Amino acid sequence: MRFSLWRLVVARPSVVALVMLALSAALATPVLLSAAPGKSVQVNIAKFAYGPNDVTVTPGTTVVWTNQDETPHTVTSKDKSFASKGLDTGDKFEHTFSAEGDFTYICTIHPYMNGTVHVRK
Ligand SMILES: [Cu+2]
Repeated sequence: MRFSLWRLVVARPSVVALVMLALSAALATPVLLSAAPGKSVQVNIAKFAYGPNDVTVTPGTTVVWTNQDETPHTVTSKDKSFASKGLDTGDKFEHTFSAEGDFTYICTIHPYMNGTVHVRK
């Protein structure tokens, strides 16, 4: 009994240190992400539409599409500069836009779905 209590007290500082290490690692991750040079913009795919379906970003921005529908969709640019595979529910596709321009895209499975990314300095 005395021995196990002593062990617990001795063990505690290392447990505290481990918890603090884990906490600082968890806290450091978002800081590192926000310090990354490129910005990102989220576009949801829901109810057979891109939302928002028209975004304006600066060069170097990464656009991240997430399919929230139960149906597969794609993100396929008309000029073929980017194309996702069929995205299942929860799947993401991202593309970083480096050049200025207007990039229209559709879902190849439902071609009436469309969106545009405007890249402007
Ligand atoms: Cu679709």
